[in-house]
Amino acid sequence: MVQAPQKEDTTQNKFEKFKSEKDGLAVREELDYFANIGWEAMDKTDLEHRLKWVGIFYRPVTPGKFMMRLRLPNGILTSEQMQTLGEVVQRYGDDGNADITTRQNLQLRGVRIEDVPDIFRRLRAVGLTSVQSGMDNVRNITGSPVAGLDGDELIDTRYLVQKTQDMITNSGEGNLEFTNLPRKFNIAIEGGRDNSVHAEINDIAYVPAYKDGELGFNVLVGGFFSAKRCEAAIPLNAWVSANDDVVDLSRAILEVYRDHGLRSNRQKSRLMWLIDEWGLEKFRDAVETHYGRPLATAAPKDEIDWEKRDHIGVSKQKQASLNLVGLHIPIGRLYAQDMFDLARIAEVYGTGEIRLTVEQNVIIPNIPDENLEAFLSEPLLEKFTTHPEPLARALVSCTGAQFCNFALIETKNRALNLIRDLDQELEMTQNVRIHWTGCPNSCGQPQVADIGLMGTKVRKDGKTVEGVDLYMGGKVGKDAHLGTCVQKGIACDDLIPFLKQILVEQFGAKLKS
Ligand code: SRM
Ligand code: SF4
Repeated sequence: MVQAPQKEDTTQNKFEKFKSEKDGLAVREELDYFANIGWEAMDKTDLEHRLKWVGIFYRPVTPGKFMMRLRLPNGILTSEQMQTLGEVVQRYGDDGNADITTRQNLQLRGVRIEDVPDIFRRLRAVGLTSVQSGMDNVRNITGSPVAGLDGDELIDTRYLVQKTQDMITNSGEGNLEFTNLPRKFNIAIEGGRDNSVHAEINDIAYVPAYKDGELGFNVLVGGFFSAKRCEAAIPLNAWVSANDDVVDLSRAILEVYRDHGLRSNRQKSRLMWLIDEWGLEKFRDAVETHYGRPLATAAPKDEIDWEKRDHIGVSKQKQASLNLVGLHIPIGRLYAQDMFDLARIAEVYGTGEIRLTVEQNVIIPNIPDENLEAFLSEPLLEKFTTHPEPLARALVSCTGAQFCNFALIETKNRALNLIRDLDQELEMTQNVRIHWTGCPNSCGQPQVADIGLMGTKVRKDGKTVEGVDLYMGGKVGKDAHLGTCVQKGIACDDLIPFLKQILVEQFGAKLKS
């Protein structure tokens, strides 16, 4: 395999330096060795950084207990895969669990380095990979969670999402062509009408659009969040057919980014910074050259014309007599027994398929009408309900201080407790999407929320305490746009009365009597 051409750079930052000394993917060949010597004896850069190239994340908060980030194109997995992942985390007892991520993916926790070679064998046996899921690689590729099931869908993107992932990862084996990007990179391929993937926050997003009567995709580029800057994606002024052209164009954009993206300052390395430096026209020309044929100009409008759905509850599929059921998974957290139970109910009542959403929930599809009643009375649905309380329903949270060393605050557990209190006290008349994120990296996407809470430190009564900055105005689905910070530095201890007031005054909530 060819090593990607490296841009000459005399002012290499420490990340560029260690990448040019040894590609991150090289640790793939050393996993048995690491398992033998143990994590304490590992080279520090291999431990803290390069392991992320194979999806293994050293957690300074829980040393020796690693996180493993998978790749689940379109957020789809089988009951067999879920069962295997449950068995992996079960081994770690109280330390083991799995989180559904904001890129409709799974992260396992508690993993020990000595188990990694065996875990990888087991993943491979069920067709799973975690390769290139962290650091300067392309993240899990998102698509509609109801692809192929939704009667109103325009394009079933499952094939394209998988094919694009296979191109980038050499079908899960690892691909040195794309393991040294200037920074992380996000791709979304939307086939529905409701922008289920948050197209606007991806480095490349494909959104359905008709051109001269043919259904294909308009292409958006450069969307991203970072601590320094957040931008919505902008139109590339390009349209592609809904076929392998999507894969070719993704490759062309990645090659341009890889070869020309800015590498000296990691705060200014995401794709949008290159587009800024070059101007859109020069960027488009370079992409067209790599694409190797003329790029059609964008269709005048795209077909995103619905409000975003959350898929919680029962919906009819386009296939006669079949249903999909969205289950609410509080803050996306699963334990081994939950994973076994999900695998079992998907197998018994459906076809064994399980899907994840970017709202960190689960969908079980392909449940025949005659199985629906029995499915809905499964004990698991008391925990993962189809009718959650209104505020809990739309709650999203990043990992936060429990496991993430960037975190300025605890998020998931706090978010859950707080939302339960608010749901008890308030009667909601509309859905309100509340997103928590533990630091300005914005993994919990506060900018797409009605109410976004970003972790910070604040001074209260002469002490430094955990707090949040408040974001509002995020609009998803049709005409999506990003919310902005409207108030800084609210102490977490003051949040209940503060949020209650906002919910009453701005979202029509009423105090329960
Ligand atoms: Fe993220 C870094 C978790 C989605 C922006 N993100 C991290 C790390 C790896 C930091 C670390 O090493 O501790 C976090 C791992 C914590 C842990 O133990 O779980 C982390 N990010 C997550 C997840 C798990 C949040 C969640 O609870 O769902 C999401 C995993 C997605 C996946 O399956 O791959 C996750 N991260 C996002 C998103 C949202 C999205 O993609 O829609 C963003 C904003 C969008 C974007 O990237 O443009 C996001 N994460 C970041 C950033 C800021 C990137 C930048 O350009 O500066 C970092 C920090 C970095 O890369 O240097 C980061
Ligand atoms: Fe960690 Fe910050 Fe991302 Fe939350 S937003 S997972 S605290 S890096």
